[in-house]
Order: sequence, then C-alpha cells, then structure tokens
Amino acid sequence: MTDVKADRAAYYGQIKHRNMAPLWESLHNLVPPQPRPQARPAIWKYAEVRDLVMQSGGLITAEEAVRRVLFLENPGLPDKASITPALYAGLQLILPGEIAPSHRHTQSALRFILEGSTAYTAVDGERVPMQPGDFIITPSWTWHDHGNKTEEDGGEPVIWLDGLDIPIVYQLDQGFAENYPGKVQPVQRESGDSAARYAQNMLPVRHVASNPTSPLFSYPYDRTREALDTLYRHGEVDQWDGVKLKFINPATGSWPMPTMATFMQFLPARFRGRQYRTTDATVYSVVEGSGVAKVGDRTFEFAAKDIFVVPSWVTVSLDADVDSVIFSYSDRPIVSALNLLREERI
Ligand code: GTQ
Repeated sequence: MTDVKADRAAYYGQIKHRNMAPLWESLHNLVPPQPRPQARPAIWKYAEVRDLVMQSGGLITAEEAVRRVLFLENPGLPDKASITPALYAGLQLILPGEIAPSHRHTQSALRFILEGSTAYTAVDGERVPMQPGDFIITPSWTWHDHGNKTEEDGGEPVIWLDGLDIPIVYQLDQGFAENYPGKVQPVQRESGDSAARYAQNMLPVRHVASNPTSPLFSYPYDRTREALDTLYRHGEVDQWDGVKLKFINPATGSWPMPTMATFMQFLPARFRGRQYRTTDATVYSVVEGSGVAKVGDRTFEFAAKDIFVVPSWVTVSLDADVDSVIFSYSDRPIVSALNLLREERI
C-alpha cells in the first residue's frame, strides 16, 4: 500500500525547490467563500495612549524624527505598520516651536486633528491652519511640512491622526520619497487661497481636473458640523448611519484622494444604530460624544478622540449615549475601483 500522505509530502518538497506549490492545498484559503480578515477589530482609547504620545516628545524632537508618530498597528497584522491591509494610522505630535521638515512622497495622507489649535501643515506652498475636527489632506507627491507656534506665541502641543495609504503603496512597490532641500518650503500663497478657489461651489474659470486628488486641502470642522446639525434638525436620521456625509473632491465630485474615502456622521443622543457590514475596512475617530460600537464579537465603549477599526466584512453597529460625531476613513476608492465593494445593511 502506498502512503498517499507521504508521497504527497515528498512531492510538495520536490516542487518547492522549483518555486512551485499545489493549489489544492490552499484553494479554499485563497478563494474564500467570503472575506476572512486577518485584521481584527481594535480600539485605542485616547485616555490610555495620549500620555504615551506626549512622552515621545521628551525622547526625540520632531526634526530628528522627521515625523514623530506612534503608529496604530492592527493586532491581527503584526509588524506591518497597518491598521487595515491597505491603510495606516498614526498619532503625530508636534510641540510648540517645532518643525517637521518638508518632504514629499507618493503616499497620500490625511490629517484629522485631535487636540491643539496652534499648528499648521504646509501643502504645496500654502500653510493650512489646523483646528480640532478639521480634515486636511496632503496629496501624493506634494511637498509638506508641519509647524507649530512657539510657546511665547501661545503654542500648545498638537496631536493629530495621520491616515495614509502606506501599506497598499508598499505592497505594490510604488513608494518614492524625497526630502526638500530646506527645512520648510517657501510660502507661495496666502492661507485660505485653496478654500477661496475650491470651497465656494465654484472653481477657477479655466480649472481642469487633471489630477484625481482634491485641490482643496482643508475641510474645516465648523462647516462639517453645521451641515450635519442642519440635516439632523430637518429630520434626516438613517437607522444605520445617523446623519452621515462623505467628503468629496469639489472639482470631480469623487473622493478627496484616489486611495482613501472620508466620512463624518452625527448620532443623536440615545441613537441605537442597526448593524451593517461593508468590504471596505474602516478606521473611526470619535470627535464628540460617547457611546458603544459593536464590531464583530467585540463591544467597544467609545469617547471623544478614541480610534477604532472595523475590518472588511465585519459587522458594526453604533450606539450613542449623547449627541456624538464620528469621523471615519476607509479604502473604499480602491475597493470600488476594482468593482469589489459590497455592502449589507442588516
Ligand atoms: O506627515 O508626512 O504618520 O510621511 C507617516 C509618514 C506621517 C507625514 C506619517 C509620513 C507622515
């Protein structure tokens, strides 16, 4: 009698030397009936991590670090600097008087400001002020540096959430980066220039949308909040989402960046959201309020500035104790471009 198992094992050993492997041993895993994310639901409680972020300020300067950031690593994706398979999240600290030197890279970035009001990020020659709740973009391959007012000028520590497409760019071997010759790029336009051109439901008369990334760098919280508030007062509450809007590139109507979608939602006090799931993996950053997120078999109590992640095709429902506002970002543009997006409202 031949030992089938031993024969196969010997055969697998032989073909391995030729850099081949038998599909039938992994077919089910490679072509699963539905997504089986390695990424896991996880939460970072700001009350627990803020002090650790602040401690980094005593260990290294922003200039030496280039970017003084603690990245949030999904516990199911160890050593991958990934919060989801495609996306990265980090908490960046900039102290009074500090400069994070200018560079550019092919990765797209978003900043979601958590605390502090005295920092700016310079994008393409324009300094964009940062306020808590503001969503700011750094388009692929644009020079950017970050700075903060000095202590004498009223500067305070500023912490924001960085969202980048680092993992997908890494996987595809598309990473290019350069340092700017100086520490900061020269200011070429007054602050507010990009808002005047692109945030007024108008465009410069001969504007041609030649780039998928939004020409508008900043989406300030006061305007976002007001829009959500108005819709809520008008009675617009979805049973799954509460009042939820997506951010767009005003020149195309599409996502602000080719790799990342961003959203803001309002959940009124005592909202009990219904369950849904979607194949884009999503990072949530709580702006105001508190409540409970049920993510798969986990239950996360959330409060302002907490960050939690919902992997692909894992169910989520959101409950609010008090009026709450939540920002989120996901890899939806990538998933949609590949015609893979699926959503289920349960
Ligand atoms: O601010 O340019 O969290 O290049 C990671 C990589 C921030 C940035 C990050 C970066 C930046």
